[in-house]
Amino acid sequence: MAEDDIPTTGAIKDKLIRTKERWAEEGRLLTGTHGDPERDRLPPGQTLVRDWPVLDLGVQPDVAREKFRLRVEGLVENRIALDWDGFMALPQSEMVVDIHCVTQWSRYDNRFAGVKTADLLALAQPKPEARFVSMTSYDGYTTNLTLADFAADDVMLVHAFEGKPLERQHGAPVRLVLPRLYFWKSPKWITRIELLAEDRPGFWEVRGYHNRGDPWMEERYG
Ligand SMILES: Nc1nc2c(c(=O)[nH]1)N[C@H]1C(S)=C(S)[C@@H](COP(=O)(O)O)O[C@H]1N2
Ligand SMILES: [Mo]
Repeated sequence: MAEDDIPTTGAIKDKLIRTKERWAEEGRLLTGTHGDPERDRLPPGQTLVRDWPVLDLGVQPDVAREKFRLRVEGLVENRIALDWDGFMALPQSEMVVDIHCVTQWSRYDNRFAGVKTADLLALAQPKPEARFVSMTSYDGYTTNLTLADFAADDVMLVHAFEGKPLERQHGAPVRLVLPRLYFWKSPKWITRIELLAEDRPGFWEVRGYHNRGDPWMEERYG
């Protein structure tokens, strides 16, 4: 991609990708039950963990703050291209949320700081025909959301975890955190947000994973 001067470590984990594709084919981990987010803090089939696991395609970009860019493009009135200082000059928010990975782990009470997607969208001004969002990361990862899910009040582009800068392995300098969907919908090392009229399934969505990914509905595969 254009940002090919971003150093990376690691190699694409082809075996892990194949394994996760097979899980989708076999419907692995499905309990066949639904939860109620008001009542059940832990979604069906999930296991609580204390440490924070690292999951990605194996390639971890080293995005220096000076090189970081965040673009909002597509069906917007105002295209946005922010550098690190521009991003940090946006209104800052905090949240404490639970996160749920489709590989079965959940982690409670994660404190994040960053910029609400709603505040970013207030600048970009989505056009009326914008209904979907496609996000691209420095490792080439992509994932998709409806604009409604992306714009919800508890969705943030985060740069800090528990009061410290987000670690590279968790997506520094900036990643999305969308706590109400499985965590593959929260891209690490994010650089581009494109607003679309038609949906555009991302990396896991074209490999057997659900298009929306609601943990309480157990939308693991689709
Ligand atoms: N850029 C990028 N973002 C990504 C991924 C990835 O491979 N690349 N993996 C996703 C998956 S499957 C999960 S579960 C979470 C894991 O985030 P963590 O490593 O911080 O726990 O990141 C998501 N975001
Ligand atoms: Mo995941």
